[in-house]
Amino acid sequence: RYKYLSYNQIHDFLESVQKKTSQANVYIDVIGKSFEGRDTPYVKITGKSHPRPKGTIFIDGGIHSREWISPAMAIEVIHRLALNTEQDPQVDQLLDMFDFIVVPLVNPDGYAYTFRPGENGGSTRMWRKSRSSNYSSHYSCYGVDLNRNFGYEWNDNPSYGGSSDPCSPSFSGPFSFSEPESQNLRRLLLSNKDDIKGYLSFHSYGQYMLYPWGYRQDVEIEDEHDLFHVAKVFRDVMLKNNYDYHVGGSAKSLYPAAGGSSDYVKGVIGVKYSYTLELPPVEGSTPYGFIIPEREVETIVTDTWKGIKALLFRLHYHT
Ligand code: 0X9
Ligand code: ZN
Repeated sequence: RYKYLSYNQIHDFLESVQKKTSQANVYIDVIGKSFEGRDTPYVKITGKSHPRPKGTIFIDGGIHSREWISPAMAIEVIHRLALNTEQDPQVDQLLDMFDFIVVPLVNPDGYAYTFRPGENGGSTRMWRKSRSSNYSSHYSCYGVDLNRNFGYEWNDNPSYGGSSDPCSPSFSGPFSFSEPESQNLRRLLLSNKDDIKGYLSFHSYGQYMLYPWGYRQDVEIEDEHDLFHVAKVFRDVMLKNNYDYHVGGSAKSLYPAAGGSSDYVKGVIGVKYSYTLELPPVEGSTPYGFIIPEREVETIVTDTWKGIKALLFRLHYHT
């Protein structure tokens, strides 16, 4: 699992997880199909004991196709929680506190595209969007930036970080939730609306732990203090392992970007603790950004898991 898995290999991995576990603790299903017809699987993991109602932690990866460390991190979370091959007692504690829903690959078409050898004279590895072909017939104008397509304060104005140009890498789509991939995530979020206590969306890169709002710089959230302090636990653990993370509001710390999933999860689904996690590397310090050598994946995901566990313990204490 410390390799970059292709779309098909992710399916095989999930199948092997299901074979090794019981349907009662680990439930795998699909939330829908992508534009090109690929299944989008999700995993629900519950503990063995404590049938009492628990809150749910919702985690996704692979909204942006070139950010390969993101599905890799989601797969690590599934492995740790569902199989717990390291027999980590903290995992049992976490499963007593929460159920987990993990969607490891929100944008399977874009991801599969980044695995294709370059064509049209260019490389496909840096593709960010989905692969819908509804809005322009030119090959470079395919797709929608799914992290601009969610329906909370959706806006395709460039000063809100989205674009109305189908050829732009941050094309917001013609309207919010125009895409099957964002609709798929919305459906799963809505059907678990009342249970979700925390949301983590994996992206890369830059080492930021971001909370809403992302759509504008000049709006504050009333519970910023709480979101900051839960995220700070992650930052502190990561710093001990030599990863320097910045914690802050999305628009202020990074840039305004309307239509992001974490704004929607907070604004519409009503989840207080809604975060976008920009995984390593840190901005500027390395020769690569989205292209992390495979030999470094294990260290990054195992270190990051420690930070995520600490954040979840803190989140439970707060909720
Ligand atoms: O631009 C994005 O969608 C995210 N960064 S990335 O480099 N992974 O593309 C940041 C999203 C943060 N959320 C908002 N600013 N709304
Ligand atoms: Zn991203």
